[in-house]
Amino acid sequence: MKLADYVIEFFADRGVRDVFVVYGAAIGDLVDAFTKTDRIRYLCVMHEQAGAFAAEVVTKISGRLGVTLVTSGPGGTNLVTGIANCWYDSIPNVFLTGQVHSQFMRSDPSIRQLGFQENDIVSIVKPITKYAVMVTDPARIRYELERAVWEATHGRPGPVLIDMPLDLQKVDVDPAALDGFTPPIEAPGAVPVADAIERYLDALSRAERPVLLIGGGVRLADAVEEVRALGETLGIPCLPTWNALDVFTSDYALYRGRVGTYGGPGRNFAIQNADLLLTIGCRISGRITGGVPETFARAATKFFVDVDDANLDPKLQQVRGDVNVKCDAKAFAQALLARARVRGVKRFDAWLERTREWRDRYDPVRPEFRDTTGIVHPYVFMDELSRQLTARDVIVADCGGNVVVTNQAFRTKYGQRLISSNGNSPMGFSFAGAIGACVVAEPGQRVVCIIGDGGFNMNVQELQTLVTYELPLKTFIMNNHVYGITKAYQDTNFGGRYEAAGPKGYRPPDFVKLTEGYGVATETIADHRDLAAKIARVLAHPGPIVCDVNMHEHIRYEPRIFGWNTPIEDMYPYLPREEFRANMAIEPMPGWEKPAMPGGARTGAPPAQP
Ligand SMILES: Cc1ncc(C[n+]2csc(CCOP(=O)(O)OP(=O)(O)O)c2C)c(N)n1
Ligand SMILES: [Mg+2]
Repeated sequence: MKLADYVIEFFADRGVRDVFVVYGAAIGDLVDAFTKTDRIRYLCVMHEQAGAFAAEVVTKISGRLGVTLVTSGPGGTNLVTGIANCWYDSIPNVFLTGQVHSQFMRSDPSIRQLGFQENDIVSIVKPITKYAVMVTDPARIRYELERAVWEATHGRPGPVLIDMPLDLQKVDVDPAALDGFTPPIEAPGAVPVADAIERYLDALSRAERPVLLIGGGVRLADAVEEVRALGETLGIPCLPTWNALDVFTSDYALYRGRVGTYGGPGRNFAIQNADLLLTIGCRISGRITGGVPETFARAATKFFVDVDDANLDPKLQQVRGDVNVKCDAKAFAQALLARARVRGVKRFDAWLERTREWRDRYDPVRPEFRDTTGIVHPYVFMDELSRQLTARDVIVADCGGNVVVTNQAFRTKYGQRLISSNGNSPMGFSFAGAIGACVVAEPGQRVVCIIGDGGFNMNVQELQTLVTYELPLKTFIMNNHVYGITKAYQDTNFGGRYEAAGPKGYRPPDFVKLTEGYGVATETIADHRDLAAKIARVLAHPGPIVCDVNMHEHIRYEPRIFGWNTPIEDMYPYLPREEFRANMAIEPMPGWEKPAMPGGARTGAPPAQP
């Protein structure tokens, strides 16, 4: 059989149903292979980056392998942002690129280019893939495909790329004669898991203020049910990072709000007062710790559970784990659950009550926001949208101020999916990514895209993909007509000198006219008067629809820390200093008596990033 046909059949055998494609001569044979099978299909997007984003979301929503197929040269380089997304969010995706005919391949790297659209994509993506290879020997195709899929899906998952010269795709191969790949045996971690579990339960019996913090690794390990059961069995406050907002959902009994430099419900008081911290599948990122990592959960004994050796290596850790456990999230949760049930755990009623009060008192959606006139207040919009969306809906969020509001204020329901590309966070992610969600949505499952005006501009061409494939996506543009988060950053760090963030340097087009030009339905929401009814109308629309929500020049995203050089419980001046002191069970860090003023970090540390 032709090698190109073998490749496409290989992915069909692994349950891949949709491959995202932008055509080019260097993948002619691979695309032609789809004419010979009905087990797998391709979808044409308008830009390779959009295909990569869609494939990422296919995996995030369905757990199935995402596959993107593009041509050589610019086709491959257009994938780079999407590959980086998968690298940082640990998403197992396969990127297939065509390469020029071997006859026209440069014989030495000193030659810049020989073939038309020749490009060393393998070297370009090496630092952001788990495995990247150009296949030159047809006899190796089965090995390389099997290895690539294994690399993508094992250990800490991530993207892989396979580059295939045009002539290789045409070769005849005998599948029965091809050599396969034998996976290596994985090295165990330094700390035996069973010991770590006993030590954690010992520490829990002595603790007064324990918390459980989870990240995206829980969903990746298919451990949602186990970890929710674990939280209930331990009976301690449960906190999600942005990649786990749909695991510890807002309606989960032990959910105690959100953490990090932007905080959210609870205003970081639970994590900052903790005396025992267990994290599962959660990289301790700067977005969580703020710029002074030693102030993060500083009174807590820390148990970190992860599959990535680098995250567990004390020499590499910004926040040191006291016990670093290498274990799959599902296996760990099951084992700890079983032991906790046997040993029993003490009750933390007073602590649970205190953290519940913090969560409810410090809600980002303030009552006075409802009185806003002339625009839609972003937090009121988010509150209403989350009220109307059901437990079956899929929400794809973007980047910038709008994703801050989404991740702070959207109240998740169990069963619902709320995702973004949080590690790399490229503008335009959600609109293209939502195409992937539409493709894998079950019948009756609604897909909603939330995006800013700047982000929508970056993938607006995908309106045509909605039309071509009749994808009933509901898109809400949180349109403040500026790059809101970057203006807020310029407020804090550049004395309000707004450059290149709008209206100077950036202005959005008329999205309603533009959308109508593609033949897609539109709606507009000007202010609070008919907010609920119009959101309902958009959600009930049977086909694709874009709703332009007027948030003209609104750029306040709070709570947040002001300046990078601040412990994350210190949200002065958003919160009066006495109030955060009153909520701290532990002493402030020495040297933190002086207020950190907005607009200035005290020691020349890097300023807060938008
Ligand atoms: C591809 C890309 N370019 C630049 C940035 C830097 N950036 C982050 S948010 C942002 C502005 C986003 O504006 P908009 O989409 O309107 O969202 P808003 O903050 O106004 O809600 C920019 C320029 C980015 N994240 N991604
Ligand atoms: Mg904007």
